Amino acid sequence: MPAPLQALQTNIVTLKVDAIVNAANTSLLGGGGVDGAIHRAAGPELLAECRALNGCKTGQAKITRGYKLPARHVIHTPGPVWHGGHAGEAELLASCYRTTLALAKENSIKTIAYPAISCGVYGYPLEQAVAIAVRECRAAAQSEDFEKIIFACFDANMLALYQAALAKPNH
Ligand code: AR6
Repeated sequence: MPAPLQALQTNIVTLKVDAIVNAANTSLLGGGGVDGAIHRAAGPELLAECRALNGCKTGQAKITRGYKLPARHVIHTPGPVWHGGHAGEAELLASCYRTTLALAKENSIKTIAYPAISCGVYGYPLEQAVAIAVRECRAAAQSEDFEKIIFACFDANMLALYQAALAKPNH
């Protein structure tokens, strides 16, 4: 059975899944947006664990515990800043999804939720980012590795974009 891919309008910090993904920065020391929300909800122990990780390259990923979150783990990945599309942004964003999915698989994570990586302050064009997210997660969902992959959308506009992408058979 392929893993169901699902878009939900929700605050990702409320989800009781094996792992939520954090749209981090390369310092892994917190920030605004979803990163700030995850650190606030997880509590200071998350920052303490992150301090020991020595940062993370754009497009790569590192895993921590979830502390006070309902999610057991957080997988942190710094997405690319949008510089106009000719700076390898698409490959880097695809790499965020691939490396987080690979790390999830290594850690026997079956249920995982994603925010729209790079779609806030990093300025990635929303439709292009959503197309990459759906393409990469759909590939993983074909395997037996995951039971559920959720796209946690902060607003109705983002939810509509994911639903449109998910309705297309091949993105
Ligand atoms: N749940 C789900 N989605 C959310 C939440 C939430 N609680 N909060 C925001 N979003 P952004 P980026 C959505 O800016 O563009 C941070 O300072 C938001 O509406 O959080 O990858 C980091 O430290 C948007 O659609 O991440 C980095 O410095 C999406 O999450 C930088 O921002 C991503 O927006 C990363 O920027």
